[in-house]
This record gives sequence, C-alpha cells and structure tokens, in this order.
Amino acid sequence: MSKRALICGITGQDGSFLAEFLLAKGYQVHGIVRRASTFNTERLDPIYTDPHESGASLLLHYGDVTDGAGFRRILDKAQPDEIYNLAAQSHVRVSFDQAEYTADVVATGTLRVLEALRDYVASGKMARMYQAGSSEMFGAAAPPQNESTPFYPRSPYGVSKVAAHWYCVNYREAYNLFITNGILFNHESHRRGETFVTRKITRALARIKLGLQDKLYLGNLEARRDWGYAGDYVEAMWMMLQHTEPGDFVVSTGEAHSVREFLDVAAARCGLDWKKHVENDPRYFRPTEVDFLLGDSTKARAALGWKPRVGFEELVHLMMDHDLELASQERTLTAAGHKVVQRGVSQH
Ligand code: NDP
Ligand code: GDR
Repeated sequence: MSKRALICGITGQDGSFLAEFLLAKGYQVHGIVRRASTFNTERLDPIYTDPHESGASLLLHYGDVTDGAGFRRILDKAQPDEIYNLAAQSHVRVSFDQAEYTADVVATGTLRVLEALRDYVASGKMARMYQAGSSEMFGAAAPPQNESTPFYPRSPYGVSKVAAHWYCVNYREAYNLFITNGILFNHESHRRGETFVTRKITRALARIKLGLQDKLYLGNLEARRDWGYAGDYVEAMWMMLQHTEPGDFVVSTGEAHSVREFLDVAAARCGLDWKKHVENDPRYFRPTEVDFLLGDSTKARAALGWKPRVGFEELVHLMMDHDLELASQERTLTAAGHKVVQRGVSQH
C-alpha cells in the first residue's frame, strides 16, 4: 500500500512543491484547501487529476487550521502516515497589521493540529508530523544561526512561529510523538507569492524590461537573507520525517545576500539599471526589522545527508527567466489590443 501524506497549506509555494515531490515518490497526497471567493489552487492545477478517474492520488479537502473539528474529520478520512503543517499567514509585514489573526493561524492553528494528532495516535494509529518553523524565529539573534541559537523574534509572525515550535517540542516530549520542527531559512522559486521581495523584484523588472511598467517601490534594501530554492527545501522536509528520530533541524544554504544584491543579479540578467526604476516606499518598512539571517545547517547535512542543489545566482536567474516569459505573454496580449490587468496589483 502506498504511504499517505496530509499537507496543510498545500496551495502555497511549498505545498505545491511538496505535493509534486510526494506524488513522484508514490504517495497518496491529501491536501487542505481554504474556501475562497476566487480560485486559490492555481499552483496545483498542473498536478491535479479528476478524483472520478481511477488511481487519482491527489485528494483535496476543504478545511482551515482555525477550524479544529473540521480538521479532525479530514484526519479521520485521510488516515495519513505523515502530516506536514505548512499552513500559515506567512507574510511578516502583514503580521503587524493582522497580529491576532496571525497568532490564531500560526500558533493556535498548530496547536489544533497537535491536539488532533494526539488523539489520532491515542486511538491506535501512527503518524509523523513536520512543523514549518522559520528563520524569523531567530530574528535579531546574531548570525550564523543554528539549532542552539536562542530565539529573538521581531514580528507577530516570528513570535507565533516560536510558540508553534515550543508547542511541538512539548507535545513530542509529553506524548512521545514523532514531531519534527524544520527551521527553514528563506526559500524562493518562480511560484513564490508576488508580495515577497524576491518575486516582487523579478516580476517588476521583467515588466519594466518589456515596457509594461516603469517603477518598482521597495522598502529596506540592506536586509540580508540566506536565500535557497524551494524545491530543495521540500526534500529536506521529507527527509526529516524519514529520519530515525524526531528533532529540530535548521535548513539553509549558508550564504547570505542583501536585497540590493538580489536586485543587482536580477537586473544584470535582464540588462537593466535598476537604480533608474526603484524607489523607496515607507509602506514596505517594518516596525522592527530582521537585519541579517545566515543559517548553519551542519546538523541537517550530517544527520539527513541533505544539501542544497541550487545556488543564489541560479535561483535568481530561474526566477528572472520565468518572469520574463510571463511578461512577454502579457506584452503579446497588449500588442494585440487586449487589456491586460496585472493579477493582484492592489496587494503589491
Ligand atoms: P505560502 O504563504 O505560499 O503558503 C501558505 C499556505 O498556508 C497556503 O496554502 C495558504 O492557503 C495556507 N493557509 C493560510 N492560512 C490558513 C489557514 N487558516 N488554514 C489552512 N491553511 C492556511 O507560504 P510558503 O509556501 O512560502 O511557506 C510554507 C510554510 O513554511 C509556512 O508556514 C511559512 O510560514 C513557512 N516558512 C516559509 C519559508 C519560505 O521562505 N517560504 C521559510 C520558513 C518557513 P491560501 O493559498 O488559501 O492562502
Ligand atoms: P521575509 O521575506 O520577511 O524574510 O519572510 P520578504 O521577502 O517579505 O522580506 C525579505 C526582506 O526584504 C525586505 N524588503 C521587502 N519585503 C517585501 N515583502 N516587500 C518589499 O517591498 C520589500 N522591500 C524590502 C524586508 O524588509 C525583509 O527584510 C519570508 C516569509 O516567507 C516567511 O514566511 C518566512 O518564515 C521567512 O521568509 C523565512
């Protein structure tokens, strides 16, 4: 019988990569989708098969981690061997505007998943759980950060992830459950949400290059991040749940770059001078910033045999090339007289 996985947050960047990865390994994958007035399953469309067809192995359920009873019903139905909790209000800047909501989804949402897992295991079933922790938990702690670095979160999002992390440690110890915290540093891709700085940059530079827009408004260009490729990081999640014992693992490339450096590499790829187009907008600054994240993933590399495959330049290039293609499609439509409105423009 194939293994079964349940992914909370399957419609997000990581959820879609993880679903693909697990399907390729022969898993039956169950995912939780939030009801929305517009479609939010775009990232899954290429791997979706009609459940009426025999052998469909991607099965979606409406649910939400703020709804514990509904989650328990999904757990009963899916009967997973592995649970990946990726569900989050994951935007750091937005968490300052929606602090209570962020805590409800990120911290208490994790607690709801843990409570359901506790009862699931008590009823005689077995499941391992992965919790999506974040380098934002380190916040202002001096780099390089590893599993022994004390947390110093700088946003409601970071604080909520710290709470979720400790809930997981506590449930692991109290009930002897296989629960692993991944502490993942930033990871990006062509599927990254367009309001995170990397994708915002590659989308805008591509559109500027093709004459579809002129300006890009950004906040702090000096922040440094340890940016990896999402495809590599979902493999680490899976490896953590195959390990002999649960634990906490930092996943990172071990290389940091500033937002300014990201702009340099992206602009060079498409032959632009970004300084002519980028302007500062105070809207994008945070009340408390995280200046410098640089991960030390020695433990994951030694214990799991994990290492990143895609380096910084290659990552920027693959995102830039993808978005140049997207902008070129927009320009073709515009040139043919169609009105093209950029998706999500009011949220950028
Ligand atoms: P995304 O924002 O792309 O995806 C988040 C997912 O969570 C989406 O599927 C979203 O659904 C879902 N979600 C949001 N609220 C709820 C809710 N109340 N109930 C159920 N599902 C919900 O994030 P990423 O894919 O980038 O990240 C995945 C996880 O890893 C997140 O927990 C994030 O905080 C964490 N993380 C991410 C890092 C990164 O660099 N990408 C680094 C470290 C940690 P919808 O599509 O409907 O919005
Ligand atoms: P981050 O990612 O906060 O690290 O959280 P984001 O891309 O939002 O910001 C990175 C850095 O860029 C600076 N910045 C801007 N950021 C955004 N979004 N928009 C801008 O216009 C802009 N200008 C400058 C920010 O100030 C920041 O310093 C991501 C999320 O995926 C989290 O869920 C995850 O936990 C962490 O990475 C690790």
